Amino acid sequence: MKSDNKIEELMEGLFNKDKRALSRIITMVESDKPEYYSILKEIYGHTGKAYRIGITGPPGAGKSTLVNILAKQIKDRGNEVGIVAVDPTSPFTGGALLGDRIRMTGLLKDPHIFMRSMASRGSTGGIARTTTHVADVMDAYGFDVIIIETVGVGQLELDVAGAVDTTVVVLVPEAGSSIQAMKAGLIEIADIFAINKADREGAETLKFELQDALSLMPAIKNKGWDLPVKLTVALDGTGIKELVDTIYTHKTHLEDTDHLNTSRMNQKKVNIIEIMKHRIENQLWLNPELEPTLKRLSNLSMEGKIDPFTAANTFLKSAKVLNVNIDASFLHK
Ligand SMILES: Nc1nc2c(ncn2[C@@H]2O[C@H](COP(=O)(O)OP(=O)(O)O)[C@@H](O)[C@H]2O)c(=O)[nH]1
Ligand SMILES: [Mg+2]
Repeated sequence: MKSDNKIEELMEGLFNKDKRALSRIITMVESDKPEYYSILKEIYGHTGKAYRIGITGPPGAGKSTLVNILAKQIKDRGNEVGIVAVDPTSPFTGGALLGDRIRMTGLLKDPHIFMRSMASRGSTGGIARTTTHVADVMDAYGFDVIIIETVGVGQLELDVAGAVDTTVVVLVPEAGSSIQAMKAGLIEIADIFAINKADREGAETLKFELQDALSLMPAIKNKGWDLPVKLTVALDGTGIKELVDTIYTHKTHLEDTDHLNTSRMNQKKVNIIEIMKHRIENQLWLNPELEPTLKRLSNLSMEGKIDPFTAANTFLKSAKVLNVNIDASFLHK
């Protein structure tokens, strides 16, 4: 019961805008402690107010630098800003995280901006799920805008794009950059392109290349939104005001067309699916009692006495997949 009191205290701290409580709750969510579920239960009624912006792109594109300066601009427009930085390419020793911390130290002194680097561990699905919940905690705390930085290395940014309202894809002026963006599926998730390091040669060329490629794609895909391509220099702030304006225009577009609701409904759906996957996996792999069953089924399969589908079905049946006792009568009301 002691731990319940502790959580109550932390929740009270969170709603009283205590940053230490916020930090500790995020740590609990991140470490996947059992308290995590009771915390999410407490906060979910307080979420949905913050606008979520995803910033993604290849390593070294200048995302952290950009996020830093974006956060300041958004704050200057009268908002409190929470930042979640996720970089699974950074080693456990935290080279990149340390770099991010140094790059973002300017923010640490700003009472209206809160930044958190996420440890990189688990599957990308796991990171995306946890990231969403960390954003939920920040939302409940009362940040007006939450910025999520993810490195574009595969599935992760696709997952995170499903958890934000506006996705900004950051590219740099290098030959073939637009082709790479297309291959990596970044065009599908982008709401806005930022060509950062526009102080370098080739930025204009990349802009035209991208606009060309985009003009060949059916407009329907983006629900009446023409993908803007913006040039930025995160180092000196060039183009940042225009980028923020574009983000706000996209927000208004989503609100006016009711796409914000559809998108958020989808965010919820994705999140529920992620939680189910996580729970089922835990149920299957962390239950020592099931190990002998799995072994027995593998043996039978080895001996050709049972096909893998029947084995899987038998296993799921004996595992009862989930053994939770909740009242689901509200579903039928
Ligand atoms: N020339 C130039 N360098 C930049 C710009 N933005 C960021 N950088 C530099 O690019 C490097 C990587 O930046 P970082 O923000 O850590 O990139 P991230 O890996 O995408 O988060 C750093 O040395 C930055 O100083 C820019 O607009 N122009
Ligand atoms: Mg970074």
